[in-house]
Formats: sequence, structure tokens, C-alpha cells
Amino acid sequence: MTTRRILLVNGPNLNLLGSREPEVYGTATLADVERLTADAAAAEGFAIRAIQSNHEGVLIDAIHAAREDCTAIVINPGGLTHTSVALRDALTGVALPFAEVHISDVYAREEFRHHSYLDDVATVRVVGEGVDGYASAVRQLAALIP
Ligand code: CA2
Repeated sequence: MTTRRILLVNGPNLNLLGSREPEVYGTATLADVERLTADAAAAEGFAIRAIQSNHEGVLIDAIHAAREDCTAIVINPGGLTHTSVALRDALTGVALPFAEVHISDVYAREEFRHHSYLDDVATVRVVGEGVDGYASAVRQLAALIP
């Protein structure tokens, strides 16, 4: 049987998790997020490949590569959520089911965070559930994948 794999993508500045702004993003680190997502995925029978980058093109290349060997994508695009048509085009281009995750409640924050270039094309959205939202996203995606 082929391995079922989820690509976990964390966008710009999420490498700072756990070190700054704990009142907004909590105290978990990026390594914690990758571990809890891998645990949730394993419980559903999926492996994960995790990437974090501060560079839009690197994220887009990783999304393109997922076409080869991934079943779904869990992505927290960071600030690119609110700016990037190119990231949207990459996600729609590979046509894999994907979950858009935001640790904070973007709707309770500045107006510019209320708009997402992904929200109408995401398969699943999890907003404002802290880092546990990544596990929730995995479970919701897994429930949709035969
Ligand atoms: O709530 C989220 O997960 C966000 O996607 C996080 C982005 C923000 O631009 C979105 O509006 C909402 C920012 C990620 C930056 O993460 C940091 C973590 C710790 C310290 C500083 C930044």
C-alpha cells in the first residue's frame, strides 16, 4: 500500500512561534506544532512532511511537489493569507484538498486580517483554535479522504 501523506506548510514568521507574542499565538513552538500535527496524522493513518519558510516561492515549490506524493495539505500561510494570489493559484493548481489554519482568531483582530485569498477555495478552515487547530484540520481532512 502506498503511504498516505499530508504536507504541512507554515508560512512567514511562524518560525517565531513560542518566542514572541505568546498572548496572540500561545507558547508552543513550531517544533511542537509539527509534532502534534504528525501525531494527529498518524492517528488517522497519514505521514506528514513539514515545511516552514519565510519565502513565498519556496512555499509554492513545496506545494507543487506535493502533487507527486501527498494526499492533502494543511497550511497556515501566515501573512500571505491576506496578500497572495500566487499562493492561492498554487493551491488550486495542484488540486489537492487543503485546510487553511489560523492559530489566532483573525476576525477579532485588525480589519486587514479579515480577508483571505484562500477562504473560498479551502476544503476545511480552522480559525482561532490555537495550535490545536492543526490537529483538528488533520482530522477534518482525513474524514473527507476515502
Ligand atoms: O493566526 C494565525 O495563525 C496567522 O496566520 C498568523 C500570521 C498572521 O499574519 C495571520 O494574520 C494570522 C502571522 C504569523 C506570525 O507568527 C508569529 C508568531 C510568533 C511571534 C511573531 C509572529
